[in-house]
Amino acid sequence: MTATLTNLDLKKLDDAHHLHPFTDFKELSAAGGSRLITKGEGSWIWDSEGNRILDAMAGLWCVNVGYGRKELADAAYRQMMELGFYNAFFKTTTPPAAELSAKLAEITPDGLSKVFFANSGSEANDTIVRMVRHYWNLKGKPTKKAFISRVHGYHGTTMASTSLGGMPVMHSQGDLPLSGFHHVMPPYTYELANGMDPEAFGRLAARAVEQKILELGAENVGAFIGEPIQGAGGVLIPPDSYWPEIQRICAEHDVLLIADEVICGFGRLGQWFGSQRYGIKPDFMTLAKGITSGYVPLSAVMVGDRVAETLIEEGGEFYHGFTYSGHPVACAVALANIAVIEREGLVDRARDDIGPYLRGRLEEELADHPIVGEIRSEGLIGAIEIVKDKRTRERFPGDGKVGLVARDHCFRNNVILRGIRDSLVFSPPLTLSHEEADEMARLARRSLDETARDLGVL
Ligand code: PXG
Repeated sequence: MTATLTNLDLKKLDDAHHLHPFTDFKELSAAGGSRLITKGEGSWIWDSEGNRILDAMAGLWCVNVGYGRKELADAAYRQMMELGFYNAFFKTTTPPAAELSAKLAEITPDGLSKVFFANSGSEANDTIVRMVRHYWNLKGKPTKKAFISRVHGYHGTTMASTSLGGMPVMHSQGDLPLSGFHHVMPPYTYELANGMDPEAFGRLAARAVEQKILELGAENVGAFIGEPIQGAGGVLIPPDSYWPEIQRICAEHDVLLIADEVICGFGRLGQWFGSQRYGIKPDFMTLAKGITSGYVPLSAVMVGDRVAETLIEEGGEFYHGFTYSGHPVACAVALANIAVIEREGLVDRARDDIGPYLRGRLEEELADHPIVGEIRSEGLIGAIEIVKDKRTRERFPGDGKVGLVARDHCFRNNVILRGIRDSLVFSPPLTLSHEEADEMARLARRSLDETARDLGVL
């Protein structure tokens, strides 16, 4: 950091040179550029104007242990002084990479004992796409190449991971999806169940995957990928019947099952991994975000035994990897982060204590709110659906932009929730205190009151 630059200078420099992700560059600039975030402690961040903001999104669904953890900083410092970098390409490894690979094999479900490191969720999912196709070639089934995923799924922004994702606006740039990527309906009960019993709806949504497999021919389908709970697509929580049915369908048609745990992993659902919450045994798991609580970039692909055995025994050299695969500093931070989660019992706390407490407080503040159609959550992830008519679930006009109106009110009220279509979603640090949950519920109430007033309801 250059001490001579004022915050105003920094904002001007950013506006002049920094192209932000998922941002309309011109619009941001016209609105005066970005808010400068300067500090974080626990569940709170500060901006350059001195505002203290409750971060109910844990950064971008990732700061699971909260901000300002000395253990993580110390681990990075120690590793940088000892060995700031060495690669894993040429018959070499480093102590943190070796230790973390064993730790991940220990904490992930049985049957996932090998790991391939990358730097982002997108890269990890691209790695899986190559592994799946390589695997089926090795198995003598070279036509099994198609991927099936869900509408509103989010798997990253590289060419392949955007193709896996089910976001039409993302496909509209870059001529995507690539060929061989197919999308089916998500288990979005609130929007799509139409009064059907939720468990029956869960099975119906799972069978959309089976229908797609049959339509394409099982001999042409390599894998199905899904987030246990769809995060960026609006926190879509499937009925309990959904995932077991998906597992059955994948087994029956010899389709590999990929659980994208980038958001769900590392305690967010009140289990170490979403696959455990829903009782599935995937062939691959994508890990990122909470693996280091976002302090440094790191991702990992957990590879199931049947695929790993084939890749190892029959695959020869795997021509794939990133300069920073298994970066020792990132791996050291991940180990320190996992140690904090274990020592403080944050996974059980999300399930048994703060998860249910936050849900209860949100219900007390919002259940009777005129524009709140549903509050749903699992562990420490959830969504608030905004509707014009609570009974009929009719939406406000405007093409799913009401969430952004509510999000902006939250932002002004110094609480960060994310607007997705006509909902507000949250994913706070697993360390959120009861008092912070109270504050979050109060600020969400105030922001939704203001939103309702904008919409002419209150
Ligand atoms: N899978 C899932 C389930 C994700 O949520 C990725 C993969 C890609 O990870 P990387 O590290 O390549 O970003 C993600 C990322 C949002 C938002 O606005 C969500 C993500 C990323 C950026 C923004 O909700 N999720």
